[in-house]
Amino acid sequence: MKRSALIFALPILLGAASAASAQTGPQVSVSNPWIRYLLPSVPAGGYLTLHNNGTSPAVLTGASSSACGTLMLHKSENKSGTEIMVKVDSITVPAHGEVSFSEGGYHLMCMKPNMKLGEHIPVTLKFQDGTALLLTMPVYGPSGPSGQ
Ligand SMILES: [Cu+2]
Repeated sequence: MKRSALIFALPILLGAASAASAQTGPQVSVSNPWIRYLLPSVPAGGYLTLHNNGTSPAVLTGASSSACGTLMLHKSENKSGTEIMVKVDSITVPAHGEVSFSEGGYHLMCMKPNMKLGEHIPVTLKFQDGTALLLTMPVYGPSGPSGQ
């Protein structure tokens, strides 16, 4: 009697664990990713839009790419008429909301670009809850996807 009760309890525990992990993972998708590449010696900017399809905020805490050396989260700010870039530790995407990276705002900063125009580079986005999102970003020149 005791043994059969234990076996019966196991599937219930497993079911509860998988339901909990499904709720905590940020359900984030990406649109319009691209890299603005100039020269190997000049850091390249990365732009995209993050969409949070989940019911809790998703907090982006870092990024990495084998094509970038270091890949940082940056924000451009206007300080007394001068545009400067600051490193940010996290970017929060509200539940059911989106955050667009753009020139003059949030961007990924690819410190040592090792890429060519027309390539797609692999990028990993890391979130506060331990989940990661893998994507590829197409490499464009200074004028971007809408340019020549
Ligand atoms: Cu930057």
